[in-house]
Amino acid sequence: MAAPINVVVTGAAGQIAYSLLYQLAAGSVFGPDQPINLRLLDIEPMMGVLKGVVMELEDLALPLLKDVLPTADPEPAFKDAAAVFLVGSMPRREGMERKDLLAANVKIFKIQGEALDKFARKDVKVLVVGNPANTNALICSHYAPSIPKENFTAMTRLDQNRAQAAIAARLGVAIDKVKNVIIWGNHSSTQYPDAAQATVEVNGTSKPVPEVVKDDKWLNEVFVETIQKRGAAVIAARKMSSAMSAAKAAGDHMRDWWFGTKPGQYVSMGVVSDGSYGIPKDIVFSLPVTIQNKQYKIVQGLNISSFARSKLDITAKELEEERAEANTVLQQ
Ligand code: NAX
Repeated sequence: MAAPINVVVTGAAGQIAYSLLYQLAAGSVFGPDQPINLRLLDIEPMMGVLKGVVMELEDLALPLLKDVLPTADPEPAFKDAAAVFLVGSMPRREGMERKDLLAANVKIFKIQGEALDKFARKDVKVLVVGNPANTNALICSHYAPSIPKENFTAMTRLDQNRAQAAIAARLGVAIDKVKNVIIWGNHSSTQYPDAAQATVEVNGTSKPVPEVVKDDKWLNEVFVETIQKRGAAVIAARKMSSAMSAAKAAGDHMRDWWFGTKPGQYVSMGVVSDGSYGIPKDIVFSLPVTIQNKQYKIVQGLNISSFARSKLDITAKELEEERAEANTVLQQ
């Protein structure tokens, strides 16, 4: 059996981590032959809660799980990290402006970027889940200059999974018959869920989703808005934000990064823009990618309609604004 790898989860005492940790320990993300050491980072006041999580991890009695370290110190947390889930972040409190939330989180992700730079493996794969995920990933990467920028990604997989599920439900087909739905842009309500490139298998034949749905108004309006607002709908119903589905999406994202995408399929990830599709460089923008040997490639040559262009521009503008706000905070 392979040597254990160090896997870090921040916000380890929180909701998403609670669902994610089981998947990691059970081998659903890094495979059934890869033992793992878990490094669980949270803030000092949460150490008591984290102790309970560690007890439950022990009680899982799972053979792949080797050493577990709960800590509030980034140094032992990130030491020799091979894969990192940055889930922990400051939640929005009542009366808090988006700007205040961004300011608090930018500082957290600066510290964690610096710690990754010093202590993690140089080939570490970092997935940012904590919001504002795209801009947090950008900041984190900026403060870890010795680690390639491509090793930092932000999670839009939950949005992709939601979009795939919505199309499957609309067409009354099994979820795995729908492929290549794309999430473009920010993990926020400006994101553009795009079914124009997606396909659905009907009676054994793959067809473009728009051709089968035959309702552009639904695809361009109802579908887009439903996905953009799905997180808020879950909060309204559950009184808490998506956790089980977010953890599942984080596992999906990292598994595909680790093992690669299936032939003919792409997945959406927030990645540092290289200017593809006319998107401004140096923002973390969700794009369709294929993955091989743990390296992603942005899918090229997709047709961008004028409708899609206008949506891409809106979400890119928001990300440029977030970047400017983050830089202002960091210069203070
Ligand atoms: P919880 O509030 O349950 O847990 C967050 C945990 O992070 C807490 O235990 C907190 O103490 C910890 N934390 C705060 N500051 C920290 C720091 N500096 N270092 C380490 N840990 C720290 O939130 P949860 O529901 O688990 O959500 C976590 C984050 O995921 C939030 O920012 C949330 O907005 C974001 N989400 C992102 C999604 C995405 O698709 N990218 C979807 C789901 C979710 O909304």
